[in-house]
Amino acid sequence: MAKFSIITIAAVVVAGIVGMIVLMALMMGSMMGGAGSDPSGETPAVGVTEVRLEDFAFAPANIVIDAGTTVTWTNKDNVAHTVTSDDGDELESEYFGRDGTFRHTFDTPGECRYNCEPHPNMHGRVTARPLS
Ligand SMILES: [Cu+2]
Repeated sequence: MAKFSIITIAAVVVAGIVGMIVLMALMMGSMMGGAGSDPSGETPAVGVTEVRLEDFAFAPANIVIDAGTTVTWTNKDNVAHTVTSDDGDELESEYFGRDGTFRHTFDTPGECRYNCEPHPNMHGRVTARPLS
């Protein structure tokens, strides 16, 4: 009887430890998911016109296009995001959910830094090059 109790207690303790490890892994995952994106740390993706919103990040976050090009953002997360200019009103999307898209044509050469309204860690940048 005493031996059975020790085995039972050991099983409960092991189950508890496994449960805690699983919980910690889940918490770490959600924290990393919220890490966002920072274009200044990324090599510019030249000629890329498709940007994903995935794991609370713009990917790629730093793109270079020719002026007059249309860029498409597609949300791959289960939460709604926006594409919103840091300054000015070049980019002012509505909230859009999973598989939703937002398109914008950059007619004026220059750099446009943007973010996601509800997620301040999400940053992106579009640089429109003048047509030569
Ligand atoms: Cu967002």
